[in-house]
Amino acid sequence: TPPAPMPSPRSFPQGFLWGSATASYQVEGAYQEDGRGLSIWDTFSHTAGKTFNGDTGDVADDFYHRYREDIAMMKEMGLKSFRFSVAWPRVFPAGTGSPNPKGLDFYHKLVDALLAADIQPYCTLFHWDLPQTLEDKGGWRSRDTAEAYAVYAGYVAKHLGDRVKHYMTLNEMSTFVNVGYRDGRHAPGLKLDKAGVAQVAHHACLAHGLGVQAIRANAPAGTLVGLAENAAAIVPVVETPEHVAAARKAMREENAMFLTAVMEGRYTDRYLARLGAAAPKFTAAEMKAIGSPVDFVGLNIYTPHYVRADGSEQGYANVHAPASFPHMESPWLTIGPEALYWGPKLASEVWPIKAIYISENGCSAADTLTPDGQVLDTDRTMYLRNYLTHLQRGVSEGVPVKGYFLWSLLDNYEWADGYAKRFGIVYVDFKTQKRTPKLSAQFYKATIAANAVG
Ligand code: GBH
Repeated sequence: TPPAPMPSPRSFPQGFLWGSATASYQVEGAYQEDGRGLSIWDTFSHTAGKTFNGDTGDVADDFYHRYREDIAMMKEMGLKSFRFSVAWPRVFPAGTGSPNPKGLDFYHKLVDALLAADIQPYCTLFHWDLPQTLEDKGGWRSRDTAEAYAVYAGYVAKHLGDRVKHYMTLNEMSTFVNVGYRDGRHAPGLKLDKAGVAQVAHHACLAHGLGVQAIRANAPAGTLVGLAENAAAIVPVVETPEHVAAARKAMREENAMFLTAVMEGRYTDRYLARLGAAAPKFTAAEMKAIGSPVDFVGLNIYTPHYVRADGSEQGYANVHAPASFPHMESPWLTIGPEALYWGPKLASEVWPIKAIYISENGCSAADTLTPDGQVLDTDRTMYLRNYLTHLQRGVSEGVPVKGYFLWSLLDNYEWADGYAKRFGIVYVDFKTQKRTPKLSAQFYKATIAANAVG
């Protein structure tokens, strides 16, 4: 369908699911409490030189103890949903073997408190905190990790399934595989060769597929399963038919390693040819599992991925950002609001997707408190207003986006960047744990109340 003009007022359909997102290691803290095992992020962050300032998630936002107050804040803002992740090493301290009921208790309480506040829980089963015991046995280099993951995912779904209706298997395979096992900038800090990375990627995809099956086998009928992937949000450089056609090709090919594999149950010919001898080893049965039908697709979208038609056999070329391209406080976070239009639109054109959620969108900003204790983050507010405007364009055109999870509710532990990069719409003083809603929280509250972008 051709792009439609921007309607006014820019409202969303009734029931559009406004939410926010967090992840266990980034907010919980309490890293040694109630029998939690260690994860690769504990090891990595406690290793000198790996994270900014040596920052760790030992305390983070202390969400483990403060979730009730934070839920009250969500309710005040009018949030309809909350995306959190379960820490695998809380539930299975050694990754496999005996579960730790006390670890699961926290999620029982969290889910109950969310439902009591009329906030829908969206549960991510893996947001990068792999049990260290499993890493010691090869981590995602080992196929066994995919099997262990499925057992863990099924266990959680069985216990939360009476109340949690939506599950996301893995968060951003492309990040934990590429940044953790190729670039070494995230845990476990490895720099594998091409073949090694491709095999790790395959095991991640397999974990997703086996996880989908395990969740379905253990949760009540009607439970909805998907994933949250930071698929390249392809944007045609100019809205002309030739560039749009190029963008469609790019959507499949640029995401061949993860989302395309999951949606199609196969690796593209081009992907395998590009890898040659470094292609992953896989079986037909594994590819079938990887392609297990999902109920929805979560897209984490922060930045645009521009492509153009170039007359090549491949059908498109990537267009990299010039040095002057505007970005937010994180250098990688280039600003291209049209990514929230084109990303979901192209995904829904290329694959038969029933429902899409924007499982993450948001930005870092150089937030500071004014003398009277406010955070006037006009830059983040500008970012959100523009991205949501483009999301609304797609939704009003019929792109099946059902909800939006703003990353993030709270400033939190931003992985290798430690506490230096703030993504929250609520400011956190990490010395006192005091929460201060920013201007962007006011903006988001007004957006939710109006169910429209203003
Ligand atoms: C998401 O990643 C994550 O799901 C979430 O946990 C995170 O807090 C949030 O976004 C904000 O970053 O430092 O040059 O190696 C977004 C995708 C991929 C962006 C890895 C940062 C590292 C760039 N991320 N990338 S670099």
